Amino acid sequence: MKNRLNLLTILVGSALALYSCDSAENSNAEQSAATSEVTKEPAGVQAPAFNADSAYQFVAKQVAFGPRVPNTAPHKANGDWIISKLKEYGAEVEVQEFKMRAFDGTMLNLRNIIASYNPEAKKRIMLAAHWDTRPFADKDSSNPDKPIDGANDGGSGVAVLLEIARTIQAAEQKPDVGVDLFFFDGEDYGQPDDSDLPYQDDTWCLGSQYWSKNMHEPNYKAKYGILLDMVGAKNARFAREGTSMQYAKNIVDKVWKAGNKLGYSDYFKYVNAPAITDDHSYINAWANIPMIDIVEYNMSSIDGDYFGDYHHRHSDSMSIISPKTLKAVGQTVLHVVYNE
Ligand code: AHN
Ligand code: ZN
Repeated sequence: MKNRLNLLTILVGSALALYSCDSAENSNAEQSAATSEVTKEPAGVQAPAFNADSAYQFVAKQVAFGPRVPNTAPHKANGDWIISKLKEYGAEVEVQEFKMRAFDGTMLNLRNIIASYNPEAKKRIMLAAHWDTRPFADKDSSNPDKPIDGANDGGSGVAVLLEIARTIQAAEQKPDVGVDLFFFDGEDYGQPDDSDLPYQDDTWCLGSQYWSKNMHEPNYKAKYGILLDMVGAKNARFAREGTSMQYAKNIVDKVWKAGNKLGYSDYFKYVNAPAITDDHSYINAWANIPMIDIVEYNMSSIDGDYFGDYHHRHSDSMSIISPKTLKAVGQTVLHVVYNE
């Protein structure tokens, strides 16, 4: 106790000294060491705890609906469930209904869901994920025509966003900024690599394409956005993805710094990865809002695939989901939001 008191006295003393003579040269080595201690950047706000078990249950719930393929009953049920959870968690919810033609000519009935907290705030952060799942398992050697569970690809991003909504609603202290949660539809109906049809541009990310050209609020602006895609697999690694680095390097730096500071250095790696097409591509290029993608990168890929071994295969099921990964991402994003 006495030691602590003494340390406190030294720290407060040198802080006062610094405060009262901050323009004076400081030639005393010992004092400048203590001074650098107190002038370190502030620790920041501690965000409320992100509950990994709750997030895990949100993945399981979605998978239990069945594959969330546009124009099917599980897709409809999942969309309705996301909307009702967001309302339950006190958000202002907007649903954008639209139709878009898929690469194979199918007309898709789609919904973007947008949930706002602190809608009056001018300074806003976008958090995004896609909520549809791929209609086939085109990378799988068995049953490639059957739809996938999409526990990670679709389920995980939604689960983290819903847990963030639940956490904000339950928290005594709310973020200073406005927070908008975007659930994009039709992300994963893109043209397969082995398609017999001629290659077409812009077949992925239909919901974010639509929103970028038809914002739910005309001239909607956010300071920046964070997209979550495949953020729930065991031992996931997140690298500095190319499109994110091109448009929003400062946000990548901010998020990676937060993740590492919070103890998630196993997940947020200071490794550069190639650019991919994902919802953030259209938000950056068409909507002009800087957005990064936290997306799993397969750092030990043997076949050169960017994504994990489960990607667009039937193995993308609950068995690959880890609450620890959901926690690393969710807590990091919450920290960033609470420190804006
Ligand atoms: C590419 O395959 C290049 N982009 C698709 C990104 C994606 C698919 N995310 C989830 N599923
Ligand atoms: Zn996918």
